Amino acid sequence: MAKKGVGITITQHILQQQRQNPEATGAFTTLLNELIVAAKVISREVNKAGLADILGSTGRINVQDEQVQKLDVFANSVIIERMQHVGQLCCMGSEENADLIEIPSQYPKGPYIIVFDPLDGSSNIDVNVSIGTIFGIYKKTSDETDIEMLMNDVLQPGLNQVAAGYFIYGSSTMMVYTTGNGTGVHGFTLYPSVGEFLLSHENIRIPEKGKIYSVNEGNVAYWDEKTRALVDYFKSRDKDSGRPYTSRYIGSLVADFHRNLLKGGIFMYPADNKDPKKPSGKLRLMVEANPLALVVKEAGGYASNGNGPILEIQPMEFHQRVPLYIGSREDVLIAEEFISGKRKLR
Ligand code: P6P
Repeated sequence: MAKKGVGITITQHILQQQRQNPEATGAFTTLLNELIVAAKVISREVNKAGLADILGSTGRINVQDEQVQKLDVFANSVIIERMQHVGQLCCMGSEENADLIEIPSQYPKGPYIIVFDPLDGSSNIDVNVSIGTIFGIYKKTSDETDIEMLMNDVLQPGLNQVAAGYFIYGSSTMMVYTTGNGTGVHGFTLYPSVGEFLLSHENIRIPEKGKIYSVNEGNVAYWDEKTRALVDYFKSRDKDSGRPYTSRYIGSLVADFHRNLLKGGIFMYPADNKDPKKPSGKLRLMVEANPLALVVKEAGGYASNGNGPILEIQPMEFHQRVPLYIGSREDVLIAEEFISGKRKLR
């Protein structure tokens, strides 16, 4: 169980991490701090979403006093607006934007790249299910400044992320992040009365093996034989290996991932033939799989596309999708054995 910390703010923690990392400059801290401001604004709006009917409108009025758009579009614009002026980015990539997002010419630029899913699971807002913002931060590898050419700097394997994490807007709002390189995974809970994220889950470690499997079994008709055998494995009885596992599936990636990170287990979004345009399943490599894969790796877990590490995949295009098996190391290795065909259900 992760040790509970109290009283350490996220800013204090990031500065501690920065001091431990000799080549880290204040640039990185500035970047994360502005992202945190964006998350606080999104959290406030998400928590008001349920008031739409009561307020007789969306209840969300933006700074230009206009009716606010859908929450995921709102979240996207808040992150872009906050991040574009910090002076540390050369560009941004969002799940909501087909192309890379330029930094307006009036703002200074820097060596970092942020990729994000501004509000993953937003279809769950109306039923009050937890949703989240997922982010990954890279450093550019070239001297390019042209937005078209910067795509080569963006399409890096997830292992190159200098930081990654997520915000989860649920019964409380939390931030969970890592700066990689063995610095661990740390969780912070937003104290609304203080307006600060305070350390609440220091050095999160995911159990080596879980008792939970998370997958949308409504897709079983679209899976191949190996995928069906894998899910049947977790459902079949075997006392020695603690099976059957318990099924838990919220349908909101950040919520399912966060529960399994704390309790152990495996989340699966397999390849399926439901939509010929998405043969690799629904989840995106750059803005969903890679950030969570770095978090789970730093917490002692593992993330695979069924044949190998998510973090080692060389992305070919920004919005490419990938099958995702992520969580407790032992469970994900079993998934690899089934999906690669090395293991059959006896
Ligand atoms: P399905 C939400 O729409 C999302 O992108 C993820 O948050 C979630 O894990 C997945 O889709 C759920 O997809 O096909 O099971 O409804």
